[in-house]
Amino acid sequence: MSKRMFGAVAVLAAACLAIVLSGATPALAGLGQPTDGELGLQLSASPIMDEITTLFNVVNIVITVIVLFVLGLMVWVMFRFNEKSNPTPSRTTHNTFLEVAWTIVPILILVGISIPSFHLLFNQYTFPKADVTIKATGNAWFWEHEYVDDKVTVTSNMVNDEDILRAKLGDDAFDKKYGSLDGAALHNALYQDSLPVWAEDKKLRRLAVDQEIAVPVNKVVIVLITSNDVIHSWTIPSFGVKQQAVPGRTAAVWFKATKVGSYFGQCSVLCGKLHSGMPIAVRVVEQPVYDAWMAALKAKDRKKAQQILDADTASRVVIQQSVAQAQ
Ligand SMILES: [Cu+2]
Repeated sequence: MSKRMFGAVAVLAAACLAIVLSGATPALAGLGQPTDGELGLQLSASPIMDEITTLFNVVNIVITVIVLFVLGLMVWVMFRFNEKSNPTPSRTTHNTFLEVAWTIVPILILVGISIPSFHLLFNQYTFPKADVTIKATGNAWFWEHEYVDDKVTVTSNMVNDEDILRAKLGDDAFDKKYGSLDGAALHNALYQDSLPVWAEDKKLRRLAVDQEIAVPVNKVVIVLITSNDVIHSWTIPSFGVKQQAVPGRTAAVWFKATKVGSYFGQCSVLCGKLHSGMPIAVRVVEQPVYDAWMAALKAKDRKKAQQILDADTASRVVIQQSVAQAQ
């Protein structure tokens, strides 16, 4: 075997190892948000996502075993049957047992994978009775979320570098500092100057929105998804939901969020120049917090509604810190 071939085999083996490790180390992924250097799926916060994660891991193991098996066969053939070690090749053309085996075994593997796969598919499309129904409408380029029973609509616009700097500095100081800039120079200045503010505010750049939506924990939420203009796609990876938003049609997904926290998704079908500017932010809260939030929205006090969510998150951070200190 030439050195180059050996190198190729080594690279393949390393790739297989990486696949195995990615399935075995979900701790690298975040809950409700992407993480730097993430491998594998985001952590699960719903029964459907638990099932997706299990199927993903099982299929990953099956794939890895198959790849290693085929790789082993190839390496064996290269060593055992090259011209030097096997100068007089066999002239065998058929082997009934082998041919039946390599037809039946892959069929059994595929049927085996299809059983949990169909189970998941049925669960995804069997809708339990809704506790909360939200109609999500994609617009170029923001999401509107209408709480159908409460007749309340929350419009979520992405917070950009300018927004967060204006909030920090105030309009006058902002205009004074950046008024003379435009184009790439303005863009770069805003980007550089806003980075520390993002970190300080503990907000996720490109994922934070001005008005978040909230859902109660451990309740069934049905999301009806449609669009006002072009095709968008509504998703929250940690809930295991993703659905295209097609104008003139309504599709539905459901989830039951099992962990309190902040969850993020992004429009997931290329919809135009600000496709990257329409994130989705969902806050999963306890029922009393949800009720207070909804009451504030009904009273048309959007600022207070967002404050209720932020205060809830802040209080949980404080509780977690004091628990950590007590330990
Ligand atoms: Cu979109």
